[in-house]
Amino acid sequence: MAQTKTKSGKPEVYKNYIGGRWVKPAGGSMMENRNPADTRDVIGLFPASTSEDVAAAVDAARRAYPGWKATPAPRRAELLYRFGQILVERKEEYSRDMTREMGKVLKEARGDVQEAIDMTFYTAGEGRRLHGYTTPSELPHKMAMCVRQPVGLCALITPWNFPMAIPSWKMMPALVCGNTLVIKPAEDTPLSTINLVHAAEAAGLPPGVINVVVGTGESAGAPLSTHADIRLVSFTGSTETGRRVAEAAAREGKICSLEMGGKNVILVMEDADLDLAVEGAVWGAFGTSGQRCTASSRLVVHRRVYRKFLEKLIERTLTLRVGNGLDRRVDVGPVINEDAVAKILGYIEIGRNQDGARLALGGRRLEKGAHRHGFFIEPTIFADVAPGMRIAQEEIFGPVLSVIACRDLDEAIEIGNGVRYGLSSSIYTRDVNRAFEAMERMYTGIFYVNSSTIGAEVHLPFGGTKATGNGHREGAMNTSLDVFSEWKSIYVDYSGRLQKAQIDTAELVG
Ligand code: UN1
Repeated sequence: MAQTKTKSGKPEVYKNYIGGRWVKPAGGSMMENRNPADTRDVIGLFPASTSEDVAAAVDAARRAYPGWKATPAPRRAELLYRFGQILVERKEEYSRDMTREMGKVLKEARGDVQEAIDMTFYTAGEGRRLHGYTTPSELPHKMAMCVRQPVGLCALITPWNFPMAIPSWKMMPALVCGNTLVIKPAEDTPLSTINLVHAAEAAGLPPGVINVVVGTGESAGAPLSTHADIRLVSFTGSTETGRRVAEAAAREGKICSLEMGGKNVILVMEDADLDLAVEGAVWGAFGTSGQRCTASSRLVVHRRVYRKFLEKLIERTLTLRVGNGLDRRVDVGPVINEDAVAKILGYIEIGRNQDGARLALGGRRLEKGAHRHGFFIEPTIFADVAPGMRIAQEEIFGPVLSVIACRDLDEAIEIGNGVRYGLSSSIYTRDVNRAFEAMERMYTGIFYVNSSTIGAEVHLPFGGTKATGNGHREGAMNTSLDVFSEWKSIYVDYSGRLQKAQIDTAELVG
């Protein structure tokens, strides 16, 4: 395939970015990255890094830290503005690269790059805020205030499903706060992170402030997140891996921010605009082939409209075209790799046999014609699912939707909350009282009214309750700054004498 190779006919070779230089991995071994829509298409060879590369990257981040920390935040932010502008200029190129390496349809890849642009500009504005506060002291002639300071060296471990947006959610607040970082992107989508870093380099970020080490979780991610000089680990991925990252971080006393799984739900009440709800369900369940942590993988429908809704849902889903995301007519791209195919098909089997739900649509891998060389799975709908079935409880991360009937709002909310995750949920209703009731009672980090479970914007907190996270939020300002900075409380006593807090105050009052 012409587009897959350099002029010499060999695949493109990519490197790590350490201390401002593009370098080969110390051990010399490389990994292939292939297009999930057409595995004959080799995106390139990428480093299979090991702890040696990680050590070099952390060392570069350590050396860059004092200078970056001392750079005034408004100056750091100027570089971010430039960074964002370069992403704007390269948006189309980076979007195409993303579709090719990750599979999501081009329109969605553009959205992913746009989310990184939004995050970059939004965070750059913080360079002139980074607010702390002043507050009265309990003693006379004494001033009290608190300011944010950077935490130090950060390890960012990022997933393949939003290969530019999610790295940007972590990278931008880390940078504006004055931290230096090492990022380890998912091995399925390293090019998008490398592109992001090319933009950072072109913007003039000093050497060592951002470093990239490409490799697997075991050989690069683990040594990075456990490195003694790393102060903070920010991880997005599965709950199982996240918990391991957190355990290791806890042993070393590192700060750890986790963003993990979801089993998000749309509640459809009998008074809902059903056509609108169908659009939301189809977009939420099958957009990005269901590979979003915010994907709508459960649909709880009031029994009075259940049949009608299911019919409409199936009819609309049948119009979706599955294929290569670079083709403009395609709605649903491939899933990420062979392991994902096996996992998703495994859950479809569980749905049919073990759980005993009714397979209402799809359920197969597409392997013929244009689908021959990719990882394609039909949009799949299970109907008459019971809330406790595995397909209604476990994160499948593929184009599989479970439809569950409910009697009323109370039951819908109970089913909605009845999973271990708590990322996103939504309700379709025209009744404002029920909308507010669900808003209050759904225990998720994100909630939508008359909209799908996906569509988070960068200036609001992103994250979830229960097994989805560990209490932190990305995006927004205070929430992400709280992850990437530590508070310093400062007292200035200008009385010229020893004043004792708690002790002298008692005398003043007494
Ligand atoms: C994710 O699902 O991993 O709200 C991130 C959304 C996107 C971000 C999703 N803005 O679906």
